[in-house]
Amino acid sequence: MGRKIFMNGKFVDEQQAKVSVFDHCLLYGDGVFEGIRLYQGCVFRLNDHIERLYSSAKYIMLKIPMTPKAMIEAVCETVRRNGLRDGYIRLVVTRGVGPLGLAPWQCKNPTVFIIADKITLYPAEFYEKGLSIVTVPTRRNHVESVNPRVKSCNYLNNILAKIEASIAGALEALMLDHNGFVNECTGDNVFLVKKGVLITPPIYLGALRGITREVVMEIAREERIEVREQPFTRFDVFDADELFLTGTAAEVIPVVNVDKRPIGTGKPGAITKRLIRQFRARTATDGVMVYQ
Ligand code: PXG
Repeated sequence: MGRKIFMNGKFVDEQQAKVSVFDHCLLYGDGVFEGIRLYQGCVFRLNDHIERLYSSAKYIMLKIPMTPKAMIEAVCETVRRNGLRDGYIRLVVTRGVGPLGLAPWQCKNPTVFIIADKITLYPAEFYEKGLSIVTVPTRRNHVESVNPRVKSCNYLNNILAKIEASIAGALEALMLDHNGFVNECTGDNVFLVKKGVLITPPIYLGALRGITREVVMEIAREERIEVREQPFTRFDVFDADELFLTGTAAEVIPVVNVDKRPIGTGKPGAITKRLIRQFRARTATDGVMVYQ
């Protein structure tokens, strides 16, 4: 039995879940999406993801043909139909089918689809030993070009960076803005620890307002760790005591080497490990229960 996909209000077999070659999401990357995690039958921070989806859609003037409430229910029902307890949910809203040519107003019906599936994580060893990453030449999109706060279906900026990291033999890329300030990675936000203070770039510099980022900042405040959102450069990264990344796919993952400079002791730091433990503890409690 294959996966059941939510497609414009109906559930269809995965073989029937198709979009047209005239969909502007395929032709131009014109659409928005969310990547969401399911832990022990609980959709992690579902309301936050749905809120961000509608904010992304508003930015690109895409009217989602469902209410947020109906979208939440559609996500939960997709999980139920696939009998999943742990996994990854991909929710996509495309501009829809239209004639060739950029004009989005020619596309009358956005396509909404939801996939609930398994997720492959970074191998467990990286959570214990930490990642080695590199800074890449491709800069994050300028905030006045395509604001990185929109989770759009055009990820070429990040994909180029990912290719550059891979050429350099690294799994992730540290991305800077046009001024040389550190922004984020290709699919994760970045944090450093210096003298016990947790620092992450402010969103206005040009990064996605990551939901894992928000959760980690909440945990840190509860743990009485000082948190600052402030711009920093590669110098601060090399000079940090600890570094880690946050994202729905990666969760919280330590970074121990950047551009061949060991970070701190070269091993995952104490604050990072504490935050990883606390993050894992709340994954199954901080969301919407699918099976009542
Ligand atoms: N920055 C960027 C550019 C991202 O794409 C994050 C930060 C972290 O945000 P969250 O809300 O996840 O903490 C992301 C998230 C995928 C996939 O399928 C991508 C993301 C998340 C989940 C799945 O490639 N990106």
